[in-house]
Amino acid sequence: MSDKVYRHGELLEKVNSPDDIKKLNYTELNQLSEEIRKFLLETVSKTGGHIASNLGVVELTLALHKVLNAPRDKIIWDVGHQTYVHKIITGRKDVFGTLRQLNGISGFPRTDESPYDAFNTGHSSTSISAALGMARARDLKGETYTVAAVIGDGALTGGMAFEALNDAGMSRTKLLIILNDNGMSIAPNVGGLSRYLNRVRVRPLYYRTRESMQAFIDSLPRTGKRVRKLIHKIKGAMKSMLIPSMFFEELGFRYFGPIDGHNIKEMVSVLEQAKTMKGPVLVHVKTVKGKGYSFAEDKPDIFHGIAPFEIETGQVLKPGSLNYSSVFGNKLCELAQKDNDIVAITAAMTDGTGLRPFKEAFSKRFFDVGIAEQHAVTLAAGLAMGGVKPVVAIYSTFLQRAYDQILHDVALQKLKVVFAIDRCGIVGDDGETHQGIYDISYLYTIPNLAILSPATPNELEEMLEYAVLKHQGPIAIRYPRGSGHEIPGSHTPLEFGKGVVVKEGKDVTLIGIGYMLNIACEAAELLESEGISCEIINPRFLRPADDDLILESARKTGKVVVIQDAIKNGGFGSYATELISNKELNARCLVLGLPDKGIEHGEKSLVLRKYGLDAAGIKKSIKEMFK
Ligand SMILES: Cc1ncc(C[n+]2csc(CCOP(=O)(O)OP(=O)(O)O)c2C)c(N)n1
Repeated sequence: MSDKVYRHGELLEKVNSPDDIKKLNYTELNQLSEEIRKFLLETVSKTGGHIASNLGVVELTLALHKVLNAPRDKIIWDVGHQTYVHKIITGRKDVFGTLRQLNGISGFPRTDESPYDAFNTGHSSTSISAALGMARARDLKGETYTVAAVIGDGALTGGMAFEALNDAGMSRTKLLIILNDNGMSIAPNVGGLSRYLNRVRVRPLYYRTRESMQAFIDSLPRTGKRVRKLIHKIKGAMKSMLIPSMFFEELGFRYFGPIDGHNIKEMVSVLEQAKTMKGPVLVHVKTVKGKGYSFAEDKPDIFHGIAPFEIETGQVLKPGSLNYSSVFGNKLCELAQKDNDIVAITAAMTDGTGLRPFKEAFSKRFFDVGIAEQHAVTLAAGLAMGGVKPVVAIYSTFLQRAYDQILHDVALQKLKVVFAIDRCGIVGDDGETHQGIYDISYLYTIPNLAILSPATPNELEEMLEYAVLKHQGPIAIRYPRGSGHEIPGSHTPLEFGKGVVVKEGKDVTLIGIGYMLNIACEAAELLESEGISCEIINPRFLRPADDDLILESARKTGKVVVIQDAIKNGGFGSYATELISNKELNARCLVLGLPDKGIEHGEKSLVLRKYGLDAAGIKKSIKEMFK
């Protein structure tokens, strides 16, 4: 082994593809790991991003690329938030500074970004299904490459992962699954499987004993049938003595582990062996989330996904002001003080959804179900049927998972479930897989569901109070990421199915949904300065919409513009257009929203500008109507 001493950064400088990793010995790979950690910190402290998860997989990523031959061999990263190291060593080191910025590289794997990204991910628990599909396609086509899925213990709590394990285990398909087990989802992981993994992690005795036993058996001369049967029985008894049941083996996987996910040599040796197996194999790797950066190791939840921070102190550079999530969480606590029936559900996002104070104050009425949005919604249906008042807080993008549960379990039965839908609209840096721009359209197809959209934090509080205390039946409140501010002018109390006129005008009606109302007001100022008088409406209820208000304004101005932070088709804008055209008014309706294609990552204001949804863009589109 070489004992050459390298200048810091020297090894990383030389690495441009996985072939360069294959040339390095273990001393060099260990040094490269340290260089990568430093590089990760220097970059992500400026761009923000998923630092803790990436610090945890540095050695694992190097070991995988040393053993596998990507891009011929396929690596599918579950969620995909932990692919920074993979990106750095697969030719994207020089553009890594553009991470998550408009026109820069994505924070998630993208097949259109690199041939080394085998499958796009962003939402959790998809990797095993995708890997199994690719492996089956490989077999059907008579090809021979390796397909590997890398899945965290958090992602393993998602129902899809279980469905895929169930299928893959018995399939006999050659498939490699790496379980990256750090005991953490965003916060500490939850559920029975997590407890089981913890027991496996802290009791490696069984595996060591089993391995020594296997070696002993292998060393025996060929024995007779009866002796082999006896050995088999002893093995089974020993297994059930040390570990009650071996989950993955029972499902049909060959299991290796748990192994140290920071020991490249050990991982390479196990992966080499696993790669030669004929059927499905699971390699259980133990890692430390945030490894090598003390602040992230101490608080892996805070450093899971973080805004730009100072490396020396671990402090976020621009702490956010009171955001919609905290307004929601605090208001829910206030309501829960008064009403013992209120319960809250999260799918592994206690902090993101602002439910931490609720969890602390009302632990018995709080349920973190793991990354299991579908289960969260049907659990809520059951709770509602049982007579309590469930509030399910889920991000818009992740609620997509639970479409049928909303429709089939909640809405058709008209159950009183409150959906607190966070991160609606453009979410910014996480990009295409995380945009909350489809919810209005898909929720519009759900029967019996009321859909509300607050334009200000105060409105969110009012709507939540209405939804929890007064409304009968299913109701959804969609609100954006980040903070908001109040709109000047007198306040009209919330009334079911009623919108409000924020400002009267005569030439054109601007209907701004949620935070787009603020931008509509800015656009109206620009238009007014050019002599176009604008009426501005806050619809508040997207469903049932305030038809009278919309029609009255349409009659007055003859031009209605719906401005929404969502795709144009199928939602409120389409509804308003149809409403106006059905009444055969002499009025036009224009919908300003997003095209129904994926919308890229980048700072929210820049993305809005790109799609003509900033004040200047809106003004331009409206002026066209006057030509
Ligand atoms: C369907 C879905 N729900 C929620 C999330 C948000 N989310 C992103 S990463 C994560 C935790 C993943 O934990 P794990 O798989 O153990 O990876 P780690 O970051 O610990 O390495 C969650 C809940 C998501 N990406 N997809």
